[in-house]
Amino acid sequence: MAENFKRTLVTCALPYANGPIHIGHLAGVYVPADIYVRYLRLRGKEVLYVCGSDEHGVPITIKARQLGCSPQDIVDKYHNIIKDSFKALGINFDVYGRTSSKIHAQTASEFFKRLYDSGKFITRESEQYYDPEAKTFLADRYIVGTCPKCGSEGAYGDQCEKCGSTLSPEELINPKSKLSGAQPIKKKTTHWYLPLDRDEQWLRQWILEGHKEWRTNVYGQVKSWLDSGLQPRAVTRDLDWGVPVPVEGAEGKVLYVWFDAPIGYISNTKELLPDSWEKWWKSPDTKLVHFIGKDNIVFHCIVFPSMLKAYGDGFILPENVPANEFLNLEGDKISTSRNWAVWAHEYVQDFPGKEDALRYVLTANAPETKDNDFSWKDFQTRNNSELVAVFGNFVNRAVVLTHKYFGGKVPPVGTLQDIDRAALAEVPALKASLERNIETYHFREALKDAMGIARVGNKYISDTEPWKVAKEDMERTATILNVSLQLCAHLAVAFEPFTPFACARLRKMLDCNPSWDSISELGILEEGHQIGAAELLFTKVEDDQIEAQLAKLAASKAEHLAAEAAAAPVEPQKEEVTFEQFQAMDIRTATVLEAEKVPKTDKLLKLTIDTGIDRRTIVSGIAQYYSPEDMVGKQICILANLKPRMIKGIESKGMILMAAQKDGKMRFITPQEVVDNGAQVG
Ligand code: B3M
Ligand code: ZN
Repeated sequence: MAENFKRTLVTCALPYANGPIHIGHLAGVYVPADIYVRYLRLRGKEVLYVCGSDEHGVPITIKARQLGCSPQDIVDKYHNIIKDSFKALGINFDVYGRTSSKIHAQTASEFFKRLYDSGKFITRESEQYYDPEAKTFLADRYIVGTCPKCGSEGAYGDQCEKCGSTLSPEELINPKSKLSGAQPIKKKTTHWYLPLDRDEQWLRQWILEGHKEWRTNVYGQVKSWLDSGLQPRAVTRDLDWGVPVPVEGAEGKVLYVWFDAPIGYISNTKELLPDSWEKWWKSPDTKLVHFIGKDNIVFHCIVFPSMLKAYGDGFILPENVPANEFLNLEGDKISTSRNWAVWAHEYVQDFPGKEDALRYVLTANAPETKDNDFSWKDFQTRNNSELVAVFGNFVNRAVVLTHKYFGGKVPPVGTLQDIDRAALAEVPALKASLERNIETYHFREALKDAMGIARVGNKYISDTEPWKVAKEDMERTATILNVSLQLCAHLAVAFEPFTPFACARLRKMLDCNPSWDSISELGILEEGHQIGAAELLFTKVEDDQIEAQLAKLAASKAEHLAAEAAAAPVEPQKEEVTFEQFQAMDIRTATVLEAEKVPKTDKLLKLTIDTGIDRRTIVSGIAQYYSPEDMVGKQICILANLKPRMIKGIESKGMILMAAQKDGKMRFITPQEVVDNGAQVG
């Protein structure tokens, strides 16, 4: 690497400890960061890898209230679940701290105090909603009411989850406090603000001029923020969960979560390295890289740098902020509230030994430049036809045949032929491309390069067919297996950033620990070196495993739809009618005699019914809810005097009365006991 940095500090967005992490988090932030860190380590670089839980913020207090426990209980629970998930997936931070720690409270307080003392903040008085019964200011999330856009109940003061509109609490119709149900009142409060408008100039210089190499999504977002003019940002809140504002007259106020969370990177470094943390944060020799999701860009590219700059004292700014876009799941946005997600802790339980497969698929499909989709089918295909069939299959053949023909000893290389040289000659370019791609944060492409080496090996062994050659020419067999084993050793290194578990197995199998530089070298494995026993690198994902996952998703969808329907308001009452108008409707009981689907339609059933008055045909749009067999023999109610209509060429005389449920399902109305056909209903 041409840069002059001596060391790299890699931070990953601190996950909120109000729920477990899912594949969207992994693909967006943690898997790419882990690839980057593993790569740098392989290359002998000095790296510090920092993460931790973000344990403040209003959603955590809301969750605690819902569950009737304390916010600390919530964050304790999820901190551990998240920490274990990372570990299980081979994501091993040097430190995984938490923002509820003492050292963080100290660090964040001190940070605020210094900016405060040096006059870096402005104060502003504003009117905020206040709950007169609970005697507390209300965060936007704590105010609920009717959405002014779609009319649904239960919209939050910052957003309607039903229609997705961004709201302010002022816009809610009939606002109520979530705490007491009281109507909130406006009350004056004072907060500290970071006047970001003063930072525009140098931010422009630093990013728009100085970092044109940043990803276009990151650069573009920063540019649009800067172009539309920065505003002062409040860095304190009226809340009782967070780091208390450490100045007089700030009782009942805490630091805004987005003020304290990024300081968490510093606190966590301090926690790990109380004596040497400063070299990671205050030395121009350190390269700082923040891995984040796209919704965190403004905080990492504008707000936190402005905080660091205001603090001074030599704090460095990030050299790059490789933010990913979002990952969708089976074509739908990942959503915690709808439980539409693949949870990391569940994955590691459902697919033991397949941690690499998830890392691999999330990288192959990484949402680096645009939102991308994860589907279980694609997961299965990539695992089975790439990891198992190419990488795994190649290694397995090379190792098994070496045991079979040479007692597990690396055979002599002998005389290389063109086909051998050609295969080996492909590696250096792939290695160079792999390096370039990782160093420029193109992890998908980098993975393709690594896979390229596996493809070279797999094709080589298929083309040279050592299992056939062995029947007549052991010398040639030796050469082929020697070359194959060298390629296996290259793979043990090239794949280490992506599939670390398999690479550990592979190193054990080869009984060697090659360095990065030895990728593409011949003779990493010396003639006569004894290799270990063959072990499968990867195993197949079976159809039933995929079906089980799809069924799990279908169940959460059904559950969510049912819950949503139950919560939805019933249709408002229609306009008044007179008794005469009602009497004009001839509603009768009737019995279905025959039923069949109307050809070439999905929704229509043709029913022959006995109305007591006559036998007639009614075409009804109920095929989604009832099969023809369901209907035959059933007693129903009909509107008998509806003007006949032609439906798909069939004359329909009347209408079947159906109850339309909130979830859209229709049910026919049937008398409680069997009654005569043609009885008038009214
Ligand atoms: N807690 C994560 C998120 O937005 C947020 C990151 C903080 S990084 C300092 O999902
Ligand atoms: Zn709405």
